[in-house]
Amino acid sequence: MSLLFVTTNDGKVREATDYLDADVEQFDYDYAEIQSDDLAEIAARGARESREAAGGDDPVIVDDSGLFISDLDGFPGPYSSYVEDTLGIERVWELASDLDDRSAAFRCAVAYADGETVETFEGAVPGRIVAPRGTGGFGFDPIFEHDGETYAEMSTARKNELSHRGRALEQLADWLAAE
Ligand code: ITT
Ligand code: NA
Repeated sequence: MSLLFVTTNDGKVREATDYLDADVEQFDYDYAEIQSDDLAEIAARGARESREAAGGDDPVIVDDSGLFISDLDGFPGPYSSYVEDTLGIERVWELASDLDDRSAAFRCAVAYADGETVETFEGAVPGRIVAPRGTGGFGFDPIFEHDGETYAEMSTARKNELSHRGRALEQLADWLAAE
């Protein structure tokens, strides 16, 4: 049995492959992303729809993540993907550099669907926005610092130990092991 990870983001797949014992395969399907500020709801709907499209016996997972900057009222949040593509992370850093408080959180919701049940698992990690540092990871990793290191300065294994995605994957792994 494989776990079909429905995503266009290779970085997410790399992290899930590193973390999970399961055979993770990237599955290319463009599910409808609903307008919502609830990452778990977005992921759950995507997983349900993708599972129907996939057919077969393999369960699917969908990951919806976002960067929430406290003093920007949670911006870019559910719009993180759009903001990365349009403003880019350098300009997100410039926006944050004007703030007195650069606190932020990275959130992740992973939804699992196997045709019978849909389960969601969430992880969140506090940090702060800094000038870009590091060459690893993907997306906003160079500007998100946790405990003195940016995500982009960490190995995949280290990031998984503490990251929003690692925490959500940990719960998924525990749930799968108990099934
Ligand atoms: P899929 O929807 O195809 O999975 P995506 O990259 O659009 O890929 P999201 O909507 O969940 O996925 O991602 C929101 C944005 O946050 C997007 O710009 C990502 O690159 C970024 N992102 C997600 N997880 C991240 C992480 O662990 N580190 C840095 N940036 C991340
Ligand atoms: Na997306």
